[in-house]
Amino acid sequence: MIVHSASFEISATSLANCPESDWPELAFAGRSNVGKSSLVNCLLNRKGLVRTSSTPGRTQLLNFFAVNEALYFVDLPGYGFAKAPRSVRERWMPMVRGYLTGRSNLRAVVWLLDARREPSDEDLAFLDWLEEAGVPTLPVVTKVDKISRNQLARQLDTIGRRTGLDPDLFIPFSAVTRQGRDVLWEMIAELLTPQA
Ligand SMILES: Nc1nc2c(ncn2[C@@H]2O[C@H](COP(=O)(O)OP(=O)(O)O)[C@@H](O)[C@H]2O)c(=O)[nH]1
Ligand SMILES: [Mg+2]
Repeated sequence: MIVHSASFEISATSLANCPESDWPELAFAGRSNVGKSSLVNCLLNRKGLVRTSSTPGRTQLLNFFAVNEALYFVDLPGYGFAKAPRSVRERWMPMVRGYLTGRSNLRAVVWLLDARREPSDEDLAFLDWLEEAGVPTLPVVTKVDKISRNQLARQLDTIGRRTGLDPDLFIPFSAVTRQGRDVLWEMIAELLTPQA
């Protein structure tokens, strides 16, 4: 996919104020700090388009980015931000679940796990929501530049066992080396191709 244009469009606080549009949409989800914003920047070849931060729980809105004037990327607020204020945590669930279950433009969710960690209970709860909402999921393990091939293979085993998903479904990704970027774009393009 050649990215001709990519720009921030709007932050929505709920399903009700997401942009009215007939563009297909792809959302990016995962624990805070897992690397969502870095992955989106990498896909779009834009270094600072999506703000990245090492402070979990900073971006608590549904952030819409217009891509090639043809689709939206939506950077979802991360979960697992234990240190965030209670008010933030309580707003998160209806916002994200409302979006996942109610957004008709949504074609798929790119779901990120950290290649170095075991999936947490929150990761598994989120996967349940995705399955409940019936949204196609593209699972990604990111930050693979931080571990060896052997470690990755072992981790994928664990992740497969914990999630019940086939480990081969996970796309190994790194925003640092850009490993996995082309494969992920291919899968995205395939998902966005209208079915005959
Ligand atoms: N080594 C490495 N670091 C990464 C990668 N992706 C993200 N990071 C770092 O992880 C931190 C959190 O990334 P960010 O994209 O803001 O995560 P988000 O909270 O999920 O949006 C930042 O310090 C990034 O530089 C990656 O693929 N490899
Ligand atoms: Mg982010």
